[in-house]
Amino acid sequence: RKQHGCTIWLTGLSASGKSTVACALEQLLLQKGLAAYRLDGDNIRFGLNKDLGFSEADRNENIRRISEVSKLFADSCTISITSFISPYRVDRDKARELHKEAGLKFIEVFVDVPIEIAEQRDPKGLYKKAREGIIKDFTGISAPYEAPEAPEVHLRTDLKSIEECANIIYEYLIREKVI
Ligand code: GGZ
Repeated sequence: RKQHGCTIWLTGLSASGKSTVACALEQLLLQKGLAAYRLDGDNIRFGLNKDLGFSEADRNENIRRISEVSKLFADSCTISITSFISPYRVDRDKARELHKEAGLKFIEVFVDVPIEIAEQRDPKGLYKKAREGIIKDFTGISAPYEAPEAPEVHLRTDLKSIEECANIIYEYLIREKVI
């Protein structure tokens, strides 16, 4: 079986489980001998995009650059897995368009969880700081999150295990003949 490159675009609130699902999926793909690479805050926001913050304009630019980089990975026959909030529908749609123009598959995955649960999880205490006004423009509290209307895959991380979520994406890739 030949591997095609593609972008698996995870979108969801802070603490929705995007990074955890992305890691589990990357591991699963690597175990199967497939080339996969994860783009996330650690390797993008602290490097290429360290000049950007969280205003609407900066988030637009963050997602624009990530879209371009992810497209390049996909073009090199890698399964590129991006894990960013990407709260604006217009930015995600532009990313999709960019891939379409290049003839590359773009798989939008909505990592969905009720905001109450994300706020309860609050692994870094960011929701608390947002409520206290210490962090401004925080997604879901004081900045918008525009949920996908027709994602290729919809995951509820509060109802399914991380392994199950990674498997749902994996099965989708097989069904769509990406792998
Ligand atoms: C949202 C913020 C903010 C604000 C810092 N709003 O849970 P985390 O910590 O590890 O993930 C969040 C991350 C979001 O960066 P992204 O590049 O994914 O955002 S976007 O796609 O909207 O550009 C959170 C932390 O950065 N963080 N301030 N104000 N998340």
